Amino acid sequence: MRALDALSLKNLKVALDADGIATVTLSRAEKRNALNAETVDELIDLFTAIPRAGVKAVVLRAEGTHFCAGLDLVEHLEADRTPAEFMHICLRWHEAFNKMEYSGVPIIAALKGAVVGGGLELASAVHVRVADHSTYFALPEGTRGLFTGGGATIRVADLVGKARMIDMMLTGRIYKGEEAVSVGLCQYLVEDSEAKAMELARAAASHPPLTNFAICSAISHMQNMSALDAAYAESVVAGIVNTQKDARGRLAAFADKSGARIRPE
Ligand code: 1HE
Repeated sequence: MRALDALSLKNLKVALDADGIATVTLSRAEKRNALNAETVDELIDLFTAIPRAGVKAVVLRAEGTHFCAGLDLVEHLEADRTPAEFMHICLRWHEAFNKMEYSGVPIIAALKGAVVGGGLELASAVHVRVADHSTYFALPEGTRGLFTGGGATIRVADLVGKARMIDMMLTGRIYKGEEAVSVGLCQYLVEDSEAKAMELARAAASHPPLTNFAICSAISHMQNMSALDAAYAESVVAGIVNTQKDARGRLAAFADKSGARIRPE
């Protein structure tokens, strides 16, 4: 935990439990966890440290009743940024979110309330999204006279498809409940998103770390490649992961019939 303890965080909290599950909390509830420049810098620092700190899985949660209200609009207004300044702000957002998506450490988001604008960009950079019945998703950039800058054109379009993303931005359409699950904005809809996210994090953390590294890094990299190159890269990754010593006990357990069988009940 030393690497995480050494960080100086104002807008985020982090706690690591004995099982190696880190709970990362957005803690700017009085501003609905809007992402100011300082919070994005803290996300970069934290998600640089997490893969090196022996963390097995992360639950990303928020204080207050909303997960994240997106770009800090008041800071943006007051800073009166130049195009170059805001380009650099966006590059910092990308740095933070890329560190999350490509970290190799599973990140499960416990969502609630508003997951909007840059808040949806943040949520789309994690590996599993768990919503509760208060959760709603929107891209209100159009309404604000803005455009996405934190990766929505890549990740939100990837989750819901180009047509739905354009509709969300042009019309302010809000998705929630089962419809949000069915269009791909979240994978779970439950009463208690934090409890479910923790349960999923514990399940993921029971895998060998190298296996999770591949799942939470290689798949994203391979999406960026041609099919030919992705198949090659997949073979290389499988060569390393599927021959790891950590897997042998699990294979032996299957062979001697003590290992769990994969059944729907
Ligand atoms: C904020 C922000 C914010 C709240 N930036 N300060 N995102 C949006 O367009 C969403 C903007 N926020 C809202 O629509 C609402 O605040 C909520 C629906 C999320 C919550 O409503 P509510 O009634 O609970 O709170 P509130 O009274 O609106 O806000 C409470 C405080 O949080 C208030 O500050 P205060 O000092 O006056 O108490 C708000 O100003 C503050 N607050 N949201 C700054 N977003 C890389 S490009 C990404 C582009 C985008 O993300 S665009 C989408 C921006």
